[in-house]
Amino acid sequence: MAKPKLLVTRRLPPAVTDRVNATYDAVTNADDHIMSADEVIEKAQGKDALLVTPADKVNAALIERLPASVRMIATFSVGYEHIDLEACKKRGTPVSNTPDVLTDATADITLLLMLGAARRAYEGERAVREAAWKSWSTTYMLGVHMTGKRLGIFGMGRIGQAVAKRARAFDMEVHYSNRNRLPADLEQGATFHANPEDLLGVSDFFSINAPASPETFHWLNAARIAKLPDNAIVINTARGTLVDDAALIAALKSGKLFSAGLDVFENEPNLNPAYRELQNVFLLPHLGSATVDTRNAMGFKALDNLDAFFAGKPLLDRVV
Ligand code: 8YV
Repeated sequence: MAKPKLLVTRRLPPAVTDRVNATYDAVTNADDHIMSADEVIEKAQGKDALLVTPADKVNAALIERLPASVRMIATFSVGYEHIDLEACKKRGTPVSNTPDVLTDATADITLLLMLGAARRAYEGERAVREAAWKSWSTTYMLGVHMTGKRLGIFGMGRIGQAVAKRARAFDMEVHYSNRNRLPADLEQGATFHANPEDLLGVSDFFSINAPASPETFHWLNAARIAKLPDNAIVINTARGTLVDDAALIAALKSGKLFSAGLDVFENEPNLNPAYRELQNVFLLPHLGSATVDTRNAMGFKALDNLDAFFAGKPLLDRVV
């Protein structure tokens, strides 16, 4: 039986690429350049499926132009806001994502950002590297204590729950908001706030772990930041579009907030340049799932969904 024809839009980890080439007649992207919509459409000719990433804008216009041969889209990510699901549904094109396998890596990065922002890791690391650290003193580079503080989790899905589990190890008091209240065995004693506005006032640390959507666009704005306790710390490992950058930057500059830890940015990697000037923000380049194990697992999960599709079986991680 002929191998299904696959277009892979970005370079994948070697172990995943090996499996792609073993089971698919694939066009891959060895130099990992970002393909334009025209290039995707040109290379999709005669393909049976696409394996894309969040760097690809799979919007209605692109879906409209896809050749009829393309019958499925798999994304190398848990997030799928880069894909117009309504257009895929209308076209009858199933879409899969890669949940679960990146939960721990992303939750780990969330704790790194919480500690890094609270304990001024960026400033400290830089002071040592630039030989600006002249001597120890009782008041040098004091940070915010994290153990025992209140953590508010906005979006208590798989990653939010994994963050809560780690925070409990720091004796943190966990609060959360979510579309639905979790059953007790998943809630693990965390306090549910049906109205996410009420979560703000009890969040010494406010962690954003909800998906990007029209409802969550710029959710954390000036009015909501004002409801956070003074000296609070904001963490974002979800998507940059959930934060109003101008409002967050103003609150970091004014001292309303002690600091922030950010792994994701609106229009990344072209983030708001004002963040780079701030000392009290710990910045990472979207490393949430960036471990060898996790990225391999993400690739294999995307291929498991493609394999299931071409075997006529139900997709494991179908989002539409
Ligand atoms: C990816 C992520 O690394 O899966 C997601 O939704 O955000 C990360 O795991 C990122 O999307 C790749 O750009």
